[in-house]
Amino acid sequence: MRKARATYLASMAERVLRRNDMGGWTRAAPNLYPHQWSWDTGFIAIGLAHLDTPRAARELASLFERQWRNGKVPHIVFNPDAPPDSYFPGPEHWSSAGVYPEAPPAPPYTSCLCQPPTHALGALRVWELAQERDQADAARGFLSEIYPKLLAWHRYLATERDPEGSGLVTINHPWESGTDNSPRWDGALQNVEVGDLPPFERQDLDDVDHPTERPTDEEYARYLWLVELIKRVRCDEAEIYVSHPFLVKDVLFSAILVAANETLLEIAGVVGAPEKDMALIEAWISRGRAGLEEQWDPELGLCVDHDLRRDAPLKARTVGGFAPLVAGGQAPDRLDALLRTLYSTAFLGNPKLRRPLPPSTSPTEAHFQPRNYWRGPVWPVISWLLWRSLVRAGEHGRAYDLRRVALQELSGGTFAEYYEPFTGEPLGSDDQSWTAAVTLDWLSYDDGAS
Ligand code: 9WN
Repeated sequence: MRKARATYLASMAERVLRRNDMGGWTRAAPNLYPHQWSWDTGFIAIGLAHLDTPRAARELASLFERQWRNGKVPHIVFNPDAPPDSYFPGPEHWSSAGVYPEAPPAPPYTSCLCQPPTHALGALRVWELAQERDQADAARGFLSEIYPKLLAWHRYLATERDPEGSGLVTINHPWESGTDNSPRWDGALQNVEVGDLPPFERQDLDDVDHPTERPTDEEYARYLWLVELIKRVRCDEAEIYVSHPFLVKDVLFSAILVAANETLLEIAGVVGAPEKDMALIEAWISRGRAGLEEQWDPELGLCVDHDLRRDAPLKARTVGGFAPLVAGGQAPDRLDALLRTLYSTAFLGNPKLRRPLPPSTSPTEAHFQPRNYWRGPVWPVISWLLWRSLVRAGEHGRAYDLRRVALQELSGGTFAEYYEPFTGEPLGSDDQSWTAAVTLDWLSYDDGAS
């Protein structure tokens, strides 16, 4: 990409983030997602850090103001000023169950779910960029404030969401994975028998060109039934473990936690955290990597999720399977195996792809659908995660190529939520905040790829 084009693209990405800025927090997208989403926030902070480090710090601080008493960071913080019918299920849907003992006082209301912990990655990027701009003192202050909150959040995931001590995080709902309708969850959703559900009206279908870009009504009924069950037990974690029909060890979530813990260790160093914290975080990292190793599927050359209810692996060829790459620190033979799969015809080497970018689900998978959400499209944030993982694995040439090609796809300037893998057509929402954010981060590497 020529320098002038890169500068223009950066200015367009900045405009998206500014337009979605609600004053201290950023909506995930202008229409489809008018609230603050948890794992989007980690990526958005990375993008904002290139524009304004105090504002990026504020983004994370706003989210953590709604942290639950048990350490959980909620998956959505609802915008009190959004019109009531702008997103479903909205705040009134969650709050109709009454008070959740662990939730902070409302409003603003939050959902009861959580999402992958990208926040430490965002916090560290704020620190790195602040140092380059002589803003280290303020950024150190921010890190000191957010560090105990991040630690409490990771502790919640390592304990409440892993009572087995397996190193793997349990999710209670596909929305918690962030990869909502991925075929990863098809097997486990079969355990979910939808009960008496009041009629509901989806809002999401109004904001996309075609309903086939979103989950089906049948999937939504299951999602809402799971919400109903979580509400009935007031989100009591122990009760959910006993009675909930959807309990899955999510390998990508777990791997992001490992990456976030590595980052948290760096933050702990900056803020001068006690040795015992460091030892604890190191133990979480080792346990996470060991847990992922247990989930390795030699036939797929990928890591697979595990359905706790049926005690069975959930075999599916999806980007989630690259979890050990995201977690890092793999033995050379495991890294080789992952790279072989990544560059095979199941993923980047597939001859039908418009560009060698990771489809969310492999085109060789039976449930692949090129236009449907997490069942095939390319998601720039996932490409960013894999790019970061390649850099950390020392695979600089591969990382460079991935970023260059990803920027080519993004150069259209729509900052779409996801892209059709065979045509590169933008799908889902336009002006998605996290897409603009990772574009800004990629463009900041001045080495000829952009
Ligand atoms: C449900 C906001 C979120 C992302 C998720 C993505 C989508 C919500 C939805 O949008 O999920 O949480 O309504 O479909 O799947 O990863 O965080 O961008």
